[in-house]
Amino acid sequence: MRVLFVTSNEGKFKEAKSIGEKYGIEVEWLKEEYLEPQGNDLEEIAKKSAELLAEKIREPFFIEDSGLFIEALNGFPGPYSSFVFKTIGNEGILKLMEGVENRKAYFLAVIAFFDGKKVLTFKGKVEGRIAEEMRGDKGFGFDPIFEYSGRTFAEMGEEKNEVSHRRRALEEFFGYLKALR
Ligand code: ITT
Repeated sequence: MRVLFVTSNEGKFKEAKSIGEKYGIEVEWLKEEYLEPQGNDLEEIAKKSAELLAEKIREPFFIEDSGLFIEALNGFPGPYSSFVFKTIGNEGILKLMEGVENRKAYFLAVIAFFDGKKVLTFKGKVEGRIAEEMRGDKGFGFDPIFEYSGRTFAEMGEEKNEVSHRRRALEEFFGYLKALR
């Protein structure tokens, strides 16, 4: 079974492809940046983005909107993660977190799947903490500062795909696709 993943982010695509292989699903990449309406709710943003994109693509596809939510910063950067990563990056987040004791954070991924008629959503979450410094050279985005069970995602490599928010959301999504057959 094949399914089209629309994303401008190669890191996201590579992980989805690798996770898809475990489920016997071939994830195809359509590299494209699409319009994301602003908002505070990741699920709503993903759903609306997919509905807008569906007018153009017309065949089944999925997108995935993800974000890093830091408890001490009241959930920042959350839905603004992409912009914050491009502007202040990991260094900026570490600076904001200097001297902050509560380092709890989570990643959330929302998949919005257009099945040819309507949009369905699937979610995945992983809890961790913001490391005191960047560690590791694998992965992408905020991986060097997101610590899970003592190691950052950037230190975990392929093992990240066993526990990540993306894995959990894709697991639900692929389970749904397989049940359709
Ligand atoms: P598309 O919207 O084109 O898919 P994007 O990079 O803009 O790509 P998002 O809007 O979902 O993706 O933004 C999420 C941000 O959070 C982005 O900067 C990612 O690098 C980062 N991010 C998402 N998942 C991550 C993960 O597993 N590890 C580290 N950073 C992640």
